[in-house]
Amino acid sequence: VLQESDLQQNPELKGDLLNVAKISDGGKKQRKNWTGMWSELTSDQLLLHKERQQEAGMKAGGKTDVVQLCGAVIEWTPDKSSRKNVFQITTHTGSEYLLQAESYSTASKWFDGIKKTVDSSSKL
Ligand code: I3P
Repeated sequence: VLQESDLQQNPELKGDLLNVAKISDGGKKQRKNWTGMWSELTSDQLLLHKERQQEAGMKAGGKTDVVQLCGAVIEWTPDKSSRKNVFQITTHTGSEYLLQAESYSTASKWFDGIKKTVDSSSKL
């Protein structure tokens, strides 16, 4: 049974620049192209913003990629890149995203937060 506390255990994660490479789009392989994306975790999505989000009241610009976390799988994938601290999110539709940060503490903070969101949103 989903407890209200399950929805609240995710620390608010927002405003870090993570390196992202979408390597599959709905099962279709994509050329690996690392891009810095401003990341934001909601209760059931990972938002990847091309532009840094402005303060409240100002219009947020740029493109946002929405990664649905319900039914997704997240795992560390040291063999998928020459970079360090790389993990992968595979969505329920078969899209695959590699995420990476130079700092292990930043990467693991996001890994842990996204994993909690995957676990809690997949229970709904
Ligand atoms: C890719 C690019 C990526 C690299 C990838 C290369 O080349 O250098 O940064 O991934 O390696 O294929 P290109 O720009 O010509 O497509 P990493 O930085 O994650 O190592 P890969 O093919 O071994 O994944």
